[in-house]
Amino acid sequence: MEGELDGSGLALAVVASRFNDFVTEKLLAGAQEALQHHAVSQHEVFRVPGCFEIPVVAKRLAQSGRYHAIVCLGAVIRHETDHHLYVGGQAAEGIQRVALDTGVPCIFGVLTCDTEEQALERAGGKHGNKGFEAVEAAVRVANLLRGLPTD
Ligand code: INI
Repeated sequence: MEGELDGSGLALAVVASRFNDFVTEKLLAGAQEALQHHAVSQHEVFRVPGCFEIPVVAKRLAQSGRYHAIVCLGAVIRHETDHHLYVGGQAAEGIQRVALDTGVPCIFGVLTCDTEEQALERAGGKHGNKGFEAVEAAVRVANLLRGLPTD
């Protein structure tokens, strides 16, 4: 059994981080392209300052019961200190925790890269657009969950 890539009847929330916006705006553009391409019925975009803030907003949205899935977008890029490790690690752990605690799939569309170049390559460059792929994952998992038993 596999979830279809058909967004009709689905409502998705997109939580997009502003930090490294030269990358995250491209991820968001890719996500919006995928929302249209797969005919997602409803979506809303919510902006947060950085990836560290994604989980708390994703949690509120998941608890609202309004969305079939939450697409989380961000870009963590290595800097001189190890700050990025804490930000990326907590974002990953927090996003997965929200999904497991609420049962609402939260898609990890957060890039974790060593360089700006690597990030751009994954935000519409030679490695595709991970924002587009994140929406596709959301649609597939939301549709799969709709077909699975609840108890
Ligand atoms: N936030 C990111 O989204 N990406 C980063 O690379 C990053 N780095 O490396 O600092 C980052 N920091 C900000 C963080 O997400 C919070 O917004 C901030 O710490 C306030 O809580």
